[in-house]
Amino acid sequence: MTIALTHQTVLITGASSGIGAACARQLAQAQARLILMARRRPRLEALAADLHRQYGTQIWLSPLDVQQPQAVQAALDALPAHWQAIDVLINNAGLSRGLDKQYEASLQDWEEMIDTNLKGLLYLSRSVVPGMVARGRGHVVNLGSIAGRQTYPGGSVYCATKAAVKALSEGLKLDLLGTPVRVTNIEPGLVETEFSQVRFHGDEDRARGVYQNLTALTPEDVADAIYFALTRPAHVNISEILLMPTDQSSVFHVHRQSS
Ligand code: NDP
Ligand code: 8X3
Repeated sequence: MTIALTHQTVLITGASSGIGAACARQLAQAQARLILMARRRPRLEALAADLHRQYGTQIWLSPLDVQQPQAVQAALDALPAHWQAIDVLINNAGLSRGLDKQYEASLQDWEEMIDTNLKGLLYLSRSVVPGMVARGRGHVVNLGSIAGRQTYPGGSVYCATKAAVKALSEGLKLDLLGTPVRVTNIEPGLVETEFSQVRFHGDEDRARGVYQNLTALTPEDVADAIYFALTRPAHVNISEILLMPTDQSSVFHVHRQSS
């Protein structure tokens, strides 16, 4: 029997933009209750108001930086009792910074990618999963990437964080064996979001070039894949989903229409 998400409590990190915001919208339509995390409070507030107006969604906002373990723990401790039983954790907050050679890149860019994509994800899982085990129900979805399977020039550290997400997803599933808690690693190729603007520190022309003359995945395509994994029957664990645009075959093979 497929799983209904009605009244399930879903925590989404990185909900202020892109894939996280699309997940929030899709799960709001499915009548889930949402805990939304990201640093940009106004974005979260605007999304929450919209989802509440459209679907009557119950939403709890936690504006925070997942790089800060104390802030993560404090936000979870501050949840009212009726928000504490988290059924689904979507570890989506993440970013790339720069596309520089490993021997030339900025230490600050490295720290931010490692602290967000790797350590931030770990902080959330470490705080939320024990409750799932105790309650005998739960599902953790991690946002990996095609970049966790293939490394591209200038992408060493971003790709390393996503390879780590793959290892952490596998490791969590191993450690949860014997419990009903499920783990899924989602590995998209090119998705048109704010991802490249963030990577190129706001250089919009360079960011636009990444998706030029091809049909990239939309954030909704990825949210759809996540929804599929979440709604499978309880005995089915979708371990990984690798999805790419039809215009992409690997990190190195992208078909662009000539303009
Ligand atoms: P966006 O830049 O559109 O969204 C990233 C989200 O992460 C934002 O909501 C941002 O919110 C949040 N975030 C970043 N840093 C932090 C932080 N320190 N604390 C809390 N939240 C943070 O990009 P995407 O939607 O594309 O990215 C979502 C995930 O998908 C990432 O993990 C990315 O690596 C992965 N991915 C993306 C692909 C793509 O091509 N776009 C392909 C494969 C994977 P705020 O700034 O408000 O904190
Ligand atoms: C994002 C996809 O190929 O730009 O993880 O790194 S890619």
